[in-house]
Amino acid sequence: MTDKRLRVFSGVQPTGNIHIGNYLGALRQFVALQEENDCIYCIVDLHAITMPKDPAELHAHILDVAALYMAVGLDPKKSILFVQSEVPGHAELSWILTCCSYTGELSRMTQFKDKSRGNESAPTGLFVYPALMAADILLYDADVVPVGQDQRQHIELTRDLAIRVNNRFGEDTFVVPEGRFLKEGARVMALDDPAAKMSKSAENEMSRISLLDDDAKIKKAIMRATTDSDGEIRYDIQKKPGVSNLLAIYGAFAGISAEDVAARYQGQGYGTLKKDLVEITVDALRPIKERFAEIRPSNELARILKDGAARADAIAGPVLARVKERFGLGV
Ligand code: ATP
Ligand code: LTN
Repeated sequence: MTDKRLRVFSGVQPTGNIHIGNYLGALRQFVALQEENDCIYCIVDLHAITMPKDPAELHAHILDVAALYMAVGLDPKKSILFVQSEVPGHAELSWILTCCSYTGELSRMTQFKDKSRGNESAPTGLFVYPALMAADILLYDADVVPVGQDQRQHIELTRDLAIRVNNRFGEDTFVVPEGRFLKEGARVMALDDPAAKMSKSAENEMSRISLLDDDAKIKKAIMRATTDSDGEIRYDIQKKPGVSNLLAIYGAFAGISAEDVAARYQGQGYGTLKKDLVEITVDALRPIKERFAEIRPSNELARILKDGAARADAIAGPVLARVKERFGLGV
C-alpha cells in the first residue's frame, strides 16, 4: 500500500453461517488493512431485511458478526466497528442515491437477478439494495472497499453513482472508491457444486464451511467435496473447478498461490490433498472459535458497537451535510 493512510470501508450482512468464503474473500483483508489505514467495518442490518427476517434471530446474528469481527482479529481500538441502522445517515444518503440511479442499471445487477429469479414480483428493497450499499461507502469518503468478487458489480455501480453526482455538483462531492479483491480467496466456490459460490443461504450444509463449524463437520464437508474422475492434481478453474477450489482454499489459508499448492501435491491422490486441507482448515478456525466463545457472551460487545456508531456518525455527519447542501436540500 501507499504511505498515505487510506479510509477503508466494508460490511457484512448479519445473516448467520458466516463461512470461509466470507473470511478468505473479505474478513481476512479487513484485518490486514487495519494496521496502516483508517478502517470502518459495518454490520449491515438494513441490507439483511431486504429478505424477511425473524427479529430475535436477526438480533442474535448482529451480535454474532460483531463477535466474529473481533474473533478474526479486528480490534475496536484500531477499527471502527458498528451496526448500520445505528447511524441514520445510511438510510438518508441511500434515498438521495436512489434518486440518482436508474431502474435499467439496477435491473442489471446479477445479485438482484439471482435472488429474485423465478418470482414475478421481487421485494423493492432487494431492487434498491445497491443504492444503500453505495450510500454505506460514499457516506465515509472511503478510498478502498475490501470485498469478494461477487461484489465487483456493486462497487462499479457505486463508482458510477459517485462520478454521476460529481459531474453534476462538483468533483469534490464524493470520493470515488476502489474495490480491493484478493487473488486467492476472492471467490470461494461451494464444496458440493464448484459452479456456484459458497453461500450462507445454500440449503446443503455440506456446501460450505462456517467459521464456527466443529471439526467433524469440517472433515465431512471437505472429504465429500466434489472433484472429478481424472485423478490429476492441477490448478485449472475451467476444466477442474472442484480440485481448483480446494487448491485455492488451501493456498488462501497457507498464504501461497493455488498453483504452488498444485505443484506440491503433483502425482498424489485427491484423498491426501483433502486430508491435509482438513488439517489446515481445522487449525485456522480453532483460534477463531475459541475467541468467539469468549467474546460473544460479554456485555462489552454492545458498548463497543455503540461507541463505534458514535465515531462513525461523527464522520458521516459532515459528509451528509456537504451532499445535502450541494443538492439544495433542507433549510
Ligand atoms: P452469501 O452469498 O454467502 O449469503 P453475501 O455475499 O450475500 O453472502 P455478506 O455476508 O455481506 O453477504 O458478504 C460479506 C463479504 O463476503 C462480501 O465482501 C462478499 O463479497 C464476501 N463473500 C461472500 N461469499 C464469498 C465467497 N464465496 N468467496 C469469497 N468472498 C465471498
Ligand atoms: N452487498 C454486500 C454487503 C455490503 C457491503 C456494503 C460491502 C453492504 N454494504 C458496503 C462493502 C461495502 C454483500 O452482499 N456482500
